Amino acid sequence: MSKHRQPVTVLPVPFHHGASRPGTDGGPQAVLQAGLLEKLKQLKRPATILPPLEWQKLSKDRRSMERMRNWGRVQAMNEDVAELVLSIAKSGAFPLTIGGDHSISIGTIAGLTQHIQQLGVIWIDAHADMNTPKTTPSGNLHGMALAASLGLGDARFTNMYGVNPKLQSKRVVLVGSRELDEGEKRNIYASGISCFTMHDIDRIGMARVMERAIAIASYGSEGIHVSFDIDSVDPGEAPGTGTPVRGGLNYREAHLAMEMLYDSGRVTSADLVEVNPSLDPSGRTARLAVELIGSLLGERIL
Ligand code: B3U
Ligand code: MN
Ligand code: MN
Repeated sequence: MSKHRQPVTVLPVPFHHGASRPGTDGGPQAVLQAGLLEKLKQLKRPATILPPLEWQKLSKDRRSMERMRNWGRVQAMNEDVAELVLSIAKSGAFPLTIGGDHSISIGTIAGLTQHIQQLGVIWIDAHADMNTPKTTPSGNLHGMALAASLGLGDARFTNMYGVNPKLQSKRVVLVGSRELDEGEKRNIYASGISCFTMHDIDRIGMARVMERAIAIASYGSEGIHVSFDIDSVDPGEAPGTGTPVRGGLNYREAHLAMEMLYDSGRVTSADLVEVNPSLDPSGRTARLAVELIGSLLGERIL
């Protein structure tokens, strides 16, 4: 569990081949420059920052197809992510993956589920990332990451480590959804995962949504993985992301979600993805990311 002094190991994954536009490859550096290490020190967390995973060495793999763009590079990257995240988890540290586009979560979840039984997942995102090659409007694998982890889609991504599905839908929860493709809506219903949209947050409030989300994701599980897409936050607060959608989480809702996740004592790992500093010269998106990680790891107002 996300214990008070549990060491944190940060895995920077500068990668953009799961998305349409480049820029998220600068995400990890921006988040580090915005003071991630200082934040971890302030929280008295023993911290290790691993060297950034190099996608350049994979860039020779140009295998691609219309409905799974850059699948060769996304697959190669995720195999490395999975192995490293697994070794971090085995070491007893809290794995914190900094993306990169959201396709890297396929690897994070593949690695984690080798170590944690019945992993629960809370996917905080404007999108559901529940497309498959059949339903995708873009061919971008970051829009298929959660579906792949639930066993939906192409075997190249559903079958990593030979375990398929990696997640059970009864422990998977979407929070903050507000832009869903028609095929994704069908996939959400058919899979049986839980989904708290912005409408639900407006109606019952973030506190009740997170209470329910945590209860669902932790039932019978050894841990919860938080996959936080920065585009869940309203673009007014987090402009530096490739597919901004208006009507998102406000500043306090985002922090409250992270604070409640820490308080649950159930969170065993996290991803922070889709920070694109090339779209935000002000740097505020990366600074917000650092703050939110702080709340997830126990920072409090008083
Ligand atoms: N649902 C769309 C758009 C999208 C998904 N994730 C992001 N954008 N960041 C798709 O391409 O699958
Ligand atoms: Mn996403
Ligand atoms: Mn998103």
